[in-house]
Amino acid sequence: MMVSKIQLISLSPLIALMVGCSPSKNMPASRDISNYSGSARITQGLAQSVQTNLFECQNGRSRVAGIGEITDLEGKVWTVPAKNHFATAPKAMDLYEKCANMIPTNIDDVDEASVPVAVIDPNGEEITGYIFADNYFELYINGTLIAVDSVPFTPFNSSIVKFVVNKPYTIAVKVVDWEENLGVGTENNRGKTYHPGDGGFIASFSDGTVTSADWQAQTFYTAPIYDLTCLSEVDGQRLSNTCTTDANNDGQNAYAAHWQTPTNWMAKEFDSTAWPQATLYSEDEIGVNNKKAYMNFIEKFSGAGASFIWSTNVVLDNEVLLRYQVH
Ligand SMILES: [Ca+2]
Ligand SMILES: [Ca+2]
Ligand SMILES: [Ca+2]
Repeated sequence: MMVSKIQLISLSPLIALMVGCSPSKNMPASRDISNYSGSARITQGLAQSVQTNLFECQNGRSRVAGIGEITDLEGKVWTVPAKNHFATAPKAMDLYEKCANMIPTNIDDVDEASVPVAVIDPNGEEITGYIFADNYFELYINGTLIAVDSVPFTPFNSSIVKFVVNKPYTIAVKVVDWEENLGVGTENNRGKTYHPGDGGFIASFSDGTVTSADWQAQTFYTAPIYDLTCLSEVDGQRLSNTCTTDANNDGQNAYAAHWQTPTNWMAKEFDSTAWPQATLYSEDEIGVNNKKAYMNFIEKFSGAGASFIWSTNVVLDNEVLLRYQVH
């Protein structure tokens, strides 16, 4: 509903109460970032679309997975929700993917022998990985891109990968909570145009490696932000825990915080000691109880001892880099 200020003034107090009485709460008026003092670069408002949709669902429905670009006040251009290799990288084989009509009811119905094997070390151990991401992942082993998620946004899918490597080895994962309203970190959901959505990542590997609080997780894109003073940084953590996560219908002028990803963040030798430890989330918090892509293979996820991980804010942090060294 579009209501101008002049119209509001003429409304009776009762009606003003009924419409929520604070039309400007989520609408920063100007590109004023003078009250922000952290290390992020700030953008405001919607990005320009540079790719309309990365993914067409052949069988069923999916959210539009676009790519956008937005320029900050200092002239730097940012890709949202994240730079990615979806168009060019090998797609991970699906455990479960509705659009491809791949809908096994359990792991026994998956042809694990047909999973492509990425060879890092020819004399290494062959390892199988089981992955569920809300919404998108790119998996690196020792800096080599093994595979990317076959569905960038929805429907929710799950994946299986194989690689051959010697220990110790380094797992690095880019995870993205995708967005419909490019640049402001939101999607049309639960009756609101600007719903912030949420992320979540869980994986187990046949050598016993599982996602846990021992993984590292650093944030590179946080949105929507309606009040920049809610952002803070403590001990390398890029915090937004006091920022509102409420959905609304007028979030088109929200702010976003961006941090440049290091060029070699996925490399085995990259020094991530300053990155925070991952935060754990329960299955209830991520909301997987109704997702067959997860539940049909739960023995490979929580049943294998893995936990959902993300950065400190699974709602507002939309691009997160994960790292873990397997000994
Ligand atoms: Ca996906
Ligand atoms: Ca999501
Ligand atoms: Ca989000």
